[in-house]
Amino acid sequence: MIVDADRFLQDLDHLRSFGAQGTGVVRPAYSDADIAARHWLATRMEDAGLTPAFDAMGNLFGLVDGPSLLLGSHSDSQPEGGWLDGALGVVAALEIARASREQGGPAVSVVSFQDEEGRFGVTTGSAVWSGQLSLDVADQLTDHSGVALGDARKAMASVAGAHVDPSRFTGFIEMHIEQGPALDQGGLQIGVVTDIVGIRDMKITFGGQQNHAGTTPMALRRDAFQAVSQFNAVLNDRFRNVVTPQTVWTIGHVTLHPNASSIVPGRATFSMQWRDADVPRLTQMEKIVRDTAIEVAEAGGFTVEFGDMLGLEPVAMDARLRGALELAAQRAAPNAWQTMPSGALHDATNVARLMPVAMVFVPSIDGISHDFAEDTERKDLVAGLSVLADAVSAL
Ligand code: HGY
Ligand code: MN
Ligand code: MN
Ligand code: MN
Repeated sequence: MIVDADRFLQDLDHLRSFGAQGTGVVRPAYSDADIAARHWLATRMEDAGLTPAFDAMGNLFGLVDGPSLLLGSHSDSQPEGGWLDGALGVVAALEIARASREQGGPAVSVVSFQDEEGRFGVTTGSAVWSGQLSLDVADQLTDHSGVALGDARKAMASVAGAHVDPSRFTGFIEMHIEQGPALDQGGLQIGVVTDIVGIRDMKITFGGQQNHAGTTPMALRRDAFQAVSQFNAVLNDRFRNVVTPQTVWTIGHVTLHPNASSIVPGRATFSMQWRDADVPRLTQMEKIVRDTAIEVAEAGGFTVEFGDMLGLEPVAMDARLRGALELAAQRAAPNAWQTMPSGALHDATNVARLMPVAMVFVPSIDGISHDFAEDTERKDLVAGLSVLADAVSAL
């Protein structure tokens, strides 16, 4: 299959224009930029001879009749997103579906999942499509400003169609940037993914005593930020005994109430997220999180509340699909590819519950992602596209 690299790069640059901010994008799920991007993608799918179909979550499919291989990723972004995270996989899928139809190649459908970046939860669009999360539960999820997913998706109600039956697809392959340093530092061009780590994500709230920052003696304070600080210090210490160099954990979002410089914060709500390839270790870490939070609360006279836990289990890539990618990588970049795990989450994790999945990576310059500076050499983008096209032809 011969892909059209110029057409692919032009579409990728055009998608970047939706929500463009500096070198990155601001295109969170259901934002005007996200919805405009999805409508543009739908027209490009139609131009390619595919039938565009939105489902109730705003997942956008470009369908061919009959059984087909599904390629794609997501086109929503983090609040400060890179231009390639997700977008690359969607546009690569579109180019391969187009080229395949033009050349009488294999049947390929395309998807752009919604809210992979978790404005509302962890990979919610593909989680609902794959049955991991019910639409009713998803509708109750709120973003950090309190907007409910059920309200946000009303902006796409006019195009929301029926559930797309997963049984029409023979498998799913997602092309994605690595979002880490391994390929770039190794001078490699292609990564063939072996497995995707699991994740746990929850909100924790410490309650203390709001008070005057000038008149309240330190010994009498119940400062909710101090509870977070103590929790974090003890957690780092205790995690050291159970983690590996690949285990990661992050407190990425903290809301202090009332968040004023002359007021001792009475409440602190923060996101607690951890990831690892090993389920028992994820479970062990959850116990340490809960026990440590309770101990800090009891010792300091704080209340502690745990939000609902969102979690996805680790998943291994399908051997046949992965094998096709490895052969294609060997042909295209004989000494410039490797197999590797994914420390980032992807829609492939959810889709793997329904069908065989595989992933192919291209390098992220300096390993940067989830940042406006995220970028990849164009030659590497095209190399990844060619490897995916070659693997699809061989399936
Ligand atoms: O967080 C992740 O791993 C994904 O990029 N949303
Ligand atoms: Mn992504
Ligand atoms: Mn991402
Ligand atoms: Mn005052």
